[in-house]
Amino acid sequence: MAERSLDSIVVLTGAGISTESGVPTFRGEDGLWRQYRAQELATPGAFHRNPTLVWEWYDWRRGLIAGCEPNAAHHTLAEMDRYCQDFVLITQNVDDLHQRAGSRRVVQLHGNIWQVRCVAESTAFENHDVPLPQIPPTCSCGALLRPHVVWFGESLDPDMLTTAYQAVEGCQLMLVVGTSAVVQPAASVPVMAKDRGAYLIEVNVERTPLSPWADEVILGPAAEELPKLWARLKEAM
Ligand code: BJW
Repeated sequence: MAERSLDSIVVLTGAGISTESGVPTFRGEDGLWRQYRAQELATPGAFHRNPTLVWEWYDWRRGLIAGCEPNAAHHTLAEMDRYCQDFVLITQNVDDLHQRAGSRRVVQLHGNIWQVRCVAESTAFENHDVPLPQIPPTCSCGALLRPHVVWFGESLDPDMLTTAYQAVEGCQLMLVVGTSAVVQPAASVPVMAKDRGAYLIEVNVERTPLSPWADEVILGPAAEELPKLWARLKEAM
């Protein structure tokens, strides 16, 4: 790594980067999918069957996230954003902790929990009400609003996906932080980067299906490990 210049960095983050801020992961210990069934809360069918239940869950999560602050890992990535000319942060997280830490070039592949979308008009807009005054919320046109997030079986925003794929084309360093690397198509992004010659570093508290592809696997909490890694990378730049 020491001999490489690092002009172009792409980062992929997942729920693990927000753990130390108090946001639960999906699949880890105490993860959301250990307590709740994804099929009942995070699919279009679930919303169609019971929008009140789905919205109660999102209302609870919005309240939880509203009380959380970015941690040292989010702040480190925001510093990388300021420092590097060619930098893209791709996140699967729907929280806004990267933006609140100061990151500017953020691609939110799975949407944003602070946006809602009219199911009839498909218009998305910001909504920061905590708690929501009405569940399920409705649009001024009378139709239901839904969270502007990507559920299982739904396509990701093609523009965001294109941005992510283009970012890895010429990237020299691909950094993957706090994701179980099992949800597609996000999990294929670092593999693409590696195929195109990027140096791949994974930061996670445990090994994942991506680990065998990585040039370095750093095992430890992101808020501890990322500042140390960034200090090392800056010396190599
Ligand atoms: C720490 C830490 C610390 C803890 N420091 N680390 C190809 C093959 C097979 C299946 C598919 C496929 N293509 C598509 C699919 C289907 C599906 C899929 O991937 N399923 C797999 C699970 C098998 N994908 C989709 O449906 C996607 N749509 C799509 O591809 O459309 C086209 C299509 C559809 C169907 C078939 C074929 C094509 C959409 C995926 C949408 C995911 N949505 C969710 C919910 C978003 C909204 C919300 O938040 O409410 O996104 S599910 C959930 O998982 C959420 C996350 O963004 C996503 C990823 O989870 P993440 O971030 O990795 O979290 P965890 O909890 O899994 O992992 C946390 C990690 O952190 C762990 O590794 C810990 O160890 C670590 N950690 N503390 C560092 N302190």
